[in-house]
Amino acid sequence: MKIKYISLFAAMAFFFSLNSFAQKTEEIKVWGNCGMCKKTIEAAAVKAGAKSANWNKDTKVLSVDFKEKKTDIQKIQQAIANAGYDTQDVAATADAYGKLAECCQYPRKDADKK
Ligand SMILES: [Cu+2]
Repeated sequence: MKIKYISLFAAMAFFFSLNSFAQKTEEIKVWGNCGMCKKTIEAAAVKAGAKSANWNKDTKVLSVDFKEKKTDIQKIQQAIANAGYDTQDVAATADAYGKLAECCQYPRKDADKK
């Protein structure tokens, strides 16, 4: 009986450790315009710890692969916002937005609310 519990515990520990190395793919909406935006957004995500990032300028969806141990979706979104781009959960500051090249000053997600 004891052995059974120990092996059950070992199996659980194994799955937990496996989970901490797990790679995740998430899709985040990121506002932006052009190919230059794409480069900046993807670079910001990678710098925040994403393994790879791919932003689609037509759908405005960023697909990121990352390891849960290394980073998380909040950190990635914060890094993108710091680069001047609004994401679904984190808005860029007016200052960061203002630093974007003119062609990259996309219509902001909250523009119609103001
Ligand atoms: Cu741009």
